[in-house]
Amino acid sequence: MRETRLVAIVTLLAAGISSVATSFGIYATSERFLVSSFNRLVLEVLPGWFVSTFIQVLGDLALELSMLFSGAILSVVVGAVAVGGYRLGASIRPSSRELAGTVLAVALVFVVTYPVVGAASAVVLPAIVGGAVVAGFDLALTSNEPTGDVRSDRRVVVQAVGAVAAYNVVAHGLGFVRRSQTRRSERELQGQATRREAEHLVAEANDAGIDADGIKPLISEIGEFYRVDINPTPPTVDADAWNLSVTGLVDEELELEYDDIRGYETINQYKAIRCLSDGIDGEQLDTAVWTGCRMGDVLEDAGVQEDGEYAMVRGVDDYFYSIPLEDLADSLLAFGMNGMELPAGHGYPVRLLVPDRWGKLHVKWLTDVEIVGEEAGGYWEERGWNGMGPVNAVTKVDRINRPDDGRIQLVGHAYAGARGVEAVELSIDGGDSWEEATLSEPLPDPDTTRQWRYEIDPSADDPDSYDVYARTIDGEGTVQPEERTDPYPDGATGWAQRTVRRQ
Ligand SMILES: Nc1nc2c(c(=O)[nH]1)N[C@H]1C(S)=C(S)[C@@H](COP(=O)(O)O)O[C@H]1N2
Ligand SMILES: [Mo]
Repeated sequence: MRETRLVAIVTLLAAGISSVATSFGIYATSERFLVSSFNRLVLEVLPGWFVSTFIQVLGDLALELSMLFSGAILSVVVGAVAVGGYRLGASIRPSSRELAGTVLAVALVFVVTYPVVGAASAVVLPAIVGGAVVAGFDLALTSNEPTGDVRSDRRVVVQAVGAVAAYNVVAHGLGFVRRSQTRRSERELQGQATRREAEHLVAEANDAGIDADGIKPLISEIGEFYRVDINPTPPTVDADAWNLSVTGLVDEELELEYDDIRGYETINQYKAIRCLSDGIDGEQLDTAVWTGCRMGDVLEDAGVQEDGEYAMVRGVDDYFYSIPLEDLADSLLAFGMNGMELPAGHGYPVRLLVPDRWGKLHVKWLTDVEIVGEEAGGYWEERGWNGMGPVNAVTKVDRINRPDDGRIQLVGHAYAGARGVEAVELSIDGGDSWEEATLSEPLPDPDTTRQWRYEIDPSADDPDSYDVYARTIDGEGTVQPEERTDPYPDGATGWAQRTVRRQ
C-alpha cells in the first residue's frame, strides 16, 4: 500500500465506524450493541457526581450525547486496532500479507471488543467487518499499484470510501429501523374495558384543558413524556419471564408473575411525575393516565409484620430506593400508560408510582420489594441528592403570546404534588401585587398538573417592560416559596420569573 498518513487515517476511521455500524445494525437497542455496553463502562469510570448531574440535568439528551461520545471513542479504538493488527500480520507473513493481515486484524478487534460486551457471538461480525474494511482498502490500493499514479490512487481511495459509506448507510438504517420499531412496540393495553376507560380519561383531560398557543397539554403523549434513566438504553424485559418478589418482614413471601399482577383489581389514575433535578424552567414534569393495581393489595396478601417500616425496592437495572411503608401501600403498580402497555422506556412490564414523591422513587422495571425495618437510602442519595419528602411546588411559564388585540397572554402549567394546585398567582410589578390566573379544571386526582392562563392589558402609563412573577398556592393554602435554589441537592425552589416587553 502506498501509505500516506491521510490514507492511514481514512482507513482507520472507515474500519472503526463500519465495525460499530455493524453492531448497531444488528443489535440497535440491546446491551449487545457495542456502544451501549461501552457507554455503561464509561459512565462507571466517570465520577458519580458528574454523571448524576449530567443525566439529571440533560435527561434523554445526556444519554444521546454520551452514546455519541462513546461511539466516537470506540470507532477510533476499533479502527486503530484493526489497522495495527493488519500491519502486524502483514509484516509477520509478507508472502501472504492480505490473509495474515486480515486474520490478525479480525482477531485483535475481537479480543479488544469481547470484554466490552462479554458475548463472543455479538462481536464476531463487527470484528470481521473491521478487518475486512482494512483489507479492502489495502487490496484496492495494491491492485492499483501498476498504474503508479497518485491521482488514480486518490480515485481508488474515494471509491473505497464511497463503498464504506454505502455500507454504513445500510447498517445505520437497519439500526434506526430497529430502534424505532422497539419504540413503536407500544402495544395497546390488554383488557378492553380498562383500556377504554384509560383512553377516555386521556380524552376527558384534554377536553378540560385550556386552549392556548404553546400551552403544554394536560396529558403528555408517551413520546413526549420526559425520561430519566441511569442507563443509555432501557433494559429489555420479557413479561412472561418476569417476576415480582415480595420478601423480608412478611408472613408469606410472594413470587408474582405478570398475570398475577393483572389479576388484582385494576385501577386507572391520573398522576404527574417530576424529577428532583427539574429546574424552575425545566421540562422534567409530565402527567399521564396510569393503569395498574394497588401495592396495598399485594402487601395485604403478603402480610407485613409489625416491625416492617420500609421497603427496599429494586429494578432490573439495580436501581433501588427505600420507601416508607405507608407510602408504598398507597402506591400503584403500573403496567399501563395512556391506554397502552407501559412502554420499555417507562419501566415495562411494571413500575412503581408513589403518591406525592419525587420521580426518583417511582422505580421502573420493578423486580423486588423487600420489607425491612429501617430506611436505607437510594440510588441518587448515594450520589449526593436528597429529599424523600413531598414534591416542591412549581409554576412554569410555557409561552408568552401576543394576539392581535394588543394584549399579552402568558400560559403555563403548575404542580404541587398531592396537595394539588389551588391557585396560580401572577404579578406584573415585581411581586408587589398579585392576581389570580385562570386555571384548567382540576383533574380528579390532585397529584397532577393544572394549566393556567393570564392576560396583561397594557396601558400607556405602564413601564416599557413588566417584571413578571408566577407562583402557586397549593391545596393546603401554602404559597410557593420565593427563594430560588438549584435542583441539586434538595430540588429547585423559587417563583417563575420573566421580563416581558410592553409591546
Ligand atoms: N429502575 C429505574 N427506575 C427509575 C430510574 C432509573 O434510572 N431506573 N430513574 C428514576 C428517575 S430519577 C425518575 S425522575 C423517574 C422518571 O420516570 P420516567 O422516565 O418514566 O419519566 O424514574 C425513576 N425510576
Ligand atoms: Mo429523577
